Amino acid sequence: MNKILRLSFIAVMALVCGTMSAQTELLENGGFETWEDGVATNWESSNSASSAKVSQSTDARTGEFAILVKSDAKYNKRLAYKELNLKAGTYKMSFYAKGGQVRPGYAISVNGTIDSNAGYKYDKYITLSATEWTLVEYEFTLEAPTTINLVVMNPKSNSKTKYTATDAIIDDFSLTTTNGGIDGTVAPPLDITNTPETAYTVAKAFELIEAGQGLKAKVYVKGKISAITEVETENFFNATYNISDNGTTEGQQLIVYHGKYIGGANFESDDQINIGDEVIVYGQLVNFKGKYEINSNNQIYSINGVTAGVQNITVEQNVNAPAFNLAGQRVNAAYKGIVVKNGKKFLNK
Ligand SMILES: [Ca+2]
Repeated sequence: MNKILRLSFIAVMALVCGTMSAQTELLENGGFETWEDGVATNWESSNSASSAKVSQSTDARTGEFAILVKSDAKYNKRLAYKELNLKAGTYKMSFYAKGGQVRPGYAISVNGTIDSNAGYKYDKYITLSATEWTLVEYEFTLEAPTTINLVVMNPKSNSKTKYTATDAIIDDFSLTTTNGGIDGTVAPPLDITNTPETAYTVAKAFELIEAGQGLKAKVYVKGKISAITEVETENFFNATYNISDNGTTEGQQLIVYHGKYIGGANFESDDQINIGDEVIVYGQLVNFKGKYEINSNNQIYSINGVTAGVQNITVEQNVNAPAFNLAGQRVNAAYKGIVVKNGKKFLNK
C-alpha cells in the first residue's frame, strides 16, 4: 500500500468508526422536506401540544424547505412533533432557528392529554437572530418510559421585557440518545388515586406535582391548616388556605385554592376552619405558575377527624344545652358557625 492509499484507508476507517459510534437519529422529517396538505409529515400532535399555525418556508438551512412557526402577541404558541414513546434515558434535541425567541422543551402525554401546567417541561428562552441561523440544543432525562411530544414554544409579546412576538423559522431538527430510544410499548398511565385512609402528606403531594404525572385524578391530602388567606361567605362561599405537614408556615405549604367545606358544603362563617385544624382535602393537585396547589373544585373530607353528619346540618335556635365548636371548645349563643349541642351538630347563623 502506498502512502496515499494508506492515508485514505485510515480516513475511511475513521469515517466508518465515527458513523458507528454516532447517536441514532430518532426523528423522521427533521429537515421539513416532506409536506402533505400544508403539514410537514410527523409535525403534528394528536393532543394539544401543537398550537401554532405553521407553513412551509423556502428559507431553508439545508434542503429546499424549513417550517415557519407563526407567533401570536397574546398567546404562547407551540410547534410539536407527533407523540413518541421513549424509553427511560437522556435525550438531546437540537434544531436551527431564526426569528425572535424560542423555548425548547417537551410535553408529557398521559392518556392522550397533556396537563396544561405540569405537562410541559421547558428550557430557558433563547434569543435568535432574525437573519442568521442559531443552533438551539436542549438535553433532558426521562426517568421512566414516557410518551412525549417535542415542542418549541414561540413566545407571546412581553411588555416587561419589551419583547414583541415574532414568527420563527426552524430547520434541521434532531433528537438523539445514547442510552434511551423508541419504546414499542406505551407507558401505562400513572394512577395516583388514593383513599381518605391513605391520604397523601403535603410532602408527598409536592413530589407528585413535581413528577407531573396522573394529576388529572382527584386525591386526598392530609395536613394541618397553617395559614388562612380568605373565607369568602358572600358570593362564592369558599375558602383559600395553606396546609403543611407540621402545621407551621415553615417548609412546604400546599395552597388549598377556593375550596368548599366538608362534603362540598358552602362556607358560611369565618370560624369553620382554624389554624392548627387537621384536614383531609379532596381535590386535584396542580402546579399553577410555580405555586403548588389543590385546585378549585376541592372540598374538605374531614376536619380533626369529623366527617359524617356535618352535611346534614339542622338550623335550630333557643336550645339551652351547653354548646361546643368543632374543636371541642365551649362557645356561647353568639357563636357563629357549627356548634355541637347534646351530641348533635347545628349551624348557628
Ligand atoms: Ca430543510
